[in-house]
Amino acid sequence: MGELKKILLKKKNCKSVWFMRQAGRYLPEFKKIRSKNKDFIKLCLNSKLSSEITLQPIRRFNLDSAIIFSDILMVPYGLGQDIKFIEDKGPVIRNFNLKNFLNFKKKDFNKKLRPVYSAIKTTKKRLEKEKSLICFVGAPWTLLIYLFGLKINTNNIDLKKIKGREKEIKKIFNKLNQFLCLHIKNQVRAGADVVQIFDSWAGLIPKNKVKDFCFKPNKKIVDFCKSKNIPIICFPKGIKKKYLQFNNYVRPHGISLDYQIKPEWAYKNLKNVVIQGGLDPKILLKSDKEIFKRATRYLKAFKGIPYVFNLGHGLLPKTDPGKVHKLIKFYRNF
Ligand code: 1CP
Repeated sequence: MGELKKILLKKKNCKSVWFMRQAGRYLPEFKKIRSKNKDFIKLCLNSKLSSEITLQPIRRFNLDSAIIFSDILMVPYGLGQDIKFIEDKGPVIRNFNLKNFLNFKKKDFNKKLRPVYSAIKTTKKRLEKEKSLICFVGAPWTLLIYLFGLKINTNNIDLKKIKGREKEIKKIFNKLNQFLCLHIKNQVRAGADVVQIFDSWAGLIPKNKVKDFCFKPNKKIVDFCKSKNIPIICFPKGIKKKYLQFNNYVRPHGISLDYQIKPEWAYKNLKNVVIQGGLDPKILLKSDKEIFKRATRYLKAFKGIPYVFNLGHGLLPKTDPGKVHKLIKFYRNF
């Protein structure tokens, strides 16, 4: 079943470590594959390579869980949208087509994303039994950011682009909700043990819309997973103290902290949930001493309760894999 799954379903209280974006651009073995595969979507749809990339950090660091190499934009892709990944910028959706999007059929979605599911199947077979295979989806709001091209920079969105479009957004969220759950079901059927919802841009939601655009859509997905006994971790990045209300309203099995959340605050306020992460990925660009000091703060804060060691966001491209190795060793010996 995998240790992480056991911890999330409260069948076991032990230690576990994995890192967001553990399979990616900071690893020389990934860069080698990437340099020969310029089309990112095609790479995500290459089951053999995607399974290989998923296992790279497991071989190098012996992490407790693997996260399937894919992207949150694969769901909009599966719904017929034209996605381009631009170097040093990220994903861009050209000519978002609402009608086409809302009318897209399950059968065609399943067919487009079949290679993702076969990558999961292969990876699960190759992964040691006690390790968990994590699959993921982007939350509806975080996907809307790309569907509507909302982001101006990491701290701002273009509010004009959502003003007066509530009805349209509601339709989009409903469609996404249906297909995100389908994508989860397909991934779990293929062999994934645990799901994480990335709401990476939840911090950019206008204040009066947090419940509608973040809490409610996350809860729908969590309720679906609970009904199927699928362990689920939420990551509502950037919502600050609203992590408390989020946790009480959404009630996921696990909650991943971002680096703005103080671990002592989380310990005191987030109840009936397994806590994960929090450590600022930027700390890995500093000295060993500073890395261990900060890691100690998290490990001490969560002593005695189930805690999944992880970062407060993804590993940065500039990270030295040697530092990652040292951090894992430090954690294992703590
Ligand atoms: O080589 C390259 O240029 C591609 C870089 C890359 C990679 C390695 C992208 C483009 N996506 C990925 C893989 C990916 N994406 C994984 C792999 C599994 C792992 O963690 O090891 C995961 C989990 C994601 C999820 C993802 N994609 C998120 C949520 C997590 C987060 O970091 O907040 C988001 C927001 C995306 C969109 C995306 N895809 C790629 C980039 C550069 C971005 C972010 C762009 C932006 O800042 O808006």
